[in-house]
Amino acid sequence: MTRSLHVAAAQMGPIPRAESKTQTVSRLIALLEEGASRGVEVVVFPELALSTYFPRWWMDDDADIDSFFEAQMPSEETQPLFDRARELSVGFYLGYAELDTSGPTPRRYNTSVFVGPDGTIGAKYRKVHLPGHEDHKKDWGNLQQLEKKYFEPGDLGFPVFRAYDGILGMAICNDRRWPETYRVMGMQGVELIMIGYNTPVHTPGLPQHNHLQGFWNHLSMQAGAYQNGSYVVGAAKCGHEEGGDLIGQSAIIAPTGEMMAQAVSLEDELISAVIDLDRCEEIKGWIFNFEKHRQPQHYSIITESAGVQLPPE
Ligand code: CDV
Repeated sequence: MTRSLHVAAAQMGPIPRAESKTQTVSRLIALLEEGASRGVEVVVFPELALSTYFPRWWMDDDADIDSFFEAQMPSEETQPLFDRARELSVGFYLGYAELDTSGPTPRRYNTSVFVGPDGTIGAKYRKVHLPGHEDHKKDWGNLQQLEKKYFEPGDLGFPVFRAYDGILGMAICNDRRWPETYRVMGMQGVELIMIGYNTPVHTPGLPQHNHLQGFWNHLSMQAGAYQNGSYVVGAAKCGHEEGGDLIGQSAIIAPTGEMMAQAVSLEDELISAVIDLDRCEEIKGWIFNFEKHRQPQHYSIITESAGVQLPPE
């Protein structure tokens, strides 16, 4: 008995700052329609898929900042995507910048939602690991990584949820480099982890890392998949965007860590694969059988402190 699911990563090429949200949403819809024509059941879009990767710029003006955020989801501009998904019965993961106005103070998060094939939001995740810096690094120009200025760390943990007869979870970009992300979801039985990302090729001062960005991208996702017996779908926003280069290499990875599909362009491109959620058990039931083999009494340092605890001199 197999639990098969046709999944896709909808990689996006660059989104210029001048592109309107309506134009961007029409690109998302075109990718969704291509998926539907192939029989895809769930499409993973990138992180911050409704705009350019704006944390590259220092902005002071609240109106400028707000223009990148959504106070509602679906919004007027994104409603057509939700409508089309419902018409086609295709679910999706969408990354966007969230302005949460539900409390006394507005809060900003780097968020993703899972929208079911009925066009309604089934789950929400707010990015936990925010990379970069909050100070203005003027000499970095438009290669800044100001996520710590524009967002606060997510407050929802790493929830998983049931959909498509399986257990699904979400993460966003920098989260994919951290083993904790996968393991916390692995401990809840996750079988498919959806991840959108925007990863610059260049970090000022570290040119020796440029050629490693693609390697680290797959290394992290393949390790996370294997060590937790879960499929991983990673969708990039990529290419030359507002003067900076973002990596592509969107991927669909099996619980064995094997690559099932990989994007070959730096443009809008849909890759898809039929996965069998039952294959997670090959890994979850044997080499990474947590119940049998984990020794949590030796892992407490991981949750007791964020930083390194050196041994006594
Ligand atoms: N969007 C990201 O989280 N990007 C980071 C970069 C800025 C280091 C990443 O981990 O790919």
